[in-house]
Amino acid sequence: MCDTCGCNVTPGNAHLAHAPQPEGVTAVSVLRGLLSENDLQARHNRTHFDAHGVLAVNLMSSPGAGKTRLLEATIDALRDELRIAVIEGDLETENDAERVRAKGVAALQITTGTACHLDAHMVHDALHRLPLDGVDLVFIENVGNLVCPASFDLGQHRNVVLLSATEGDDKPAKYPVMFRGADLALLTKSDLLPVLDDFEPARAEAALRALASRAPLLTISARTGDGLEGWLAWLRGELRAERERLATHPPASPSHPHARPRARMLP
Ligand SMILES: Nc1nc2c(ncn2[C@@H]2O[C@H](COP(=O)(O)OP(=O)(O)OP(=O)(O)O)[C@@H](O)[C@H]2O)c(=O)[nH]1
Ligand SMILES: [Zn+2]
Ligand SMILES: [Zn+2]
Ligand SMILES: [Zn+2]
Repeated sequence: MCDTCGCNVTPGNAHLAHAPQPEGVTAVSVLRGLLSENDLQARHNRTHFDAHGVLAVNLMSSPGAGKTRLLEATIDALRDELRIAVIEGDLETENDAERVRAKGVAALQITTGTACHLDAHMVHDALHRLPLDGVDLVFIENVGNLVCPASFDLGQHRNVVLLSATEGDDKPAKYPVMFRGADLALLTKSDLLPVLDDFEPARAEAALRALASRAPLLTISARTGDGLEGWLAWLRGELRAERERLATHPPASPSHPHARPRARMLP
């Protein structure tokens, strides 16, 4: 739970947080309830993705580690092969969605205001405005933050964390929750490694392995295209795996209505 910075209440779930509570419900139980509401909503979001045979990938990193730039390079590389849609999360501005739209891809911007992460309710609102028919991959670019996004399931299938060469190779040790939960780690901006003589890729990898993570660590530069093939191969493999899972476990249709669920806080 995002107790440290008190950011649990977002524009997506404020209707639950501020609902009248029965007597004896404490702030802690309201926050715990928000998290369980988030998980319910995330499961529902996953049925949306599954109903469309979409692989949903949550991109997380510090601000500026290169998420949008990687998306731009990925869209260029996969243009003739896969259909991509993007959900962008930022505190303010449509900048990232505009960069992605300039590549000819549907992109929905969620501006979170003060919230330092996306939650499943915000993503659900976006899902109902983003046409998913014929889409293969949905990227969710989470708000730049190595702490809070790790606590909120959005309904994604895979988590990818980016660590840029400019940030220091000890980030996995300092932000273990995010790195431990990643299915893939990307060491980005590798074109800068020659001038950053204090960043040791081997040290970053050792810090990741010290968390008992077996996630692959790929070194890439979205700027030069170095290492991009490994990332694309990973995406293709995960999409194939997800489609095989759906073939053996056919997806349920998302059950609606979409009226806001009534607040059900834990006692
Ligand atoms: N040298 C180099 N610069 C890069 C690379 N990828 C991104 N950048 C630069 O790093 C800056 C931030 O990149 P973005 O892609 O906007 O980062 P972001 O993670 O989307 O940032 P937020 O959405 O604000 O969290 C921009 O100036 C990019 O051009 C790279 O591979 N090499
Ligand atoms: Zn971005
Ligand atoms: Zn937070
Ligand atoms: Zn729905």
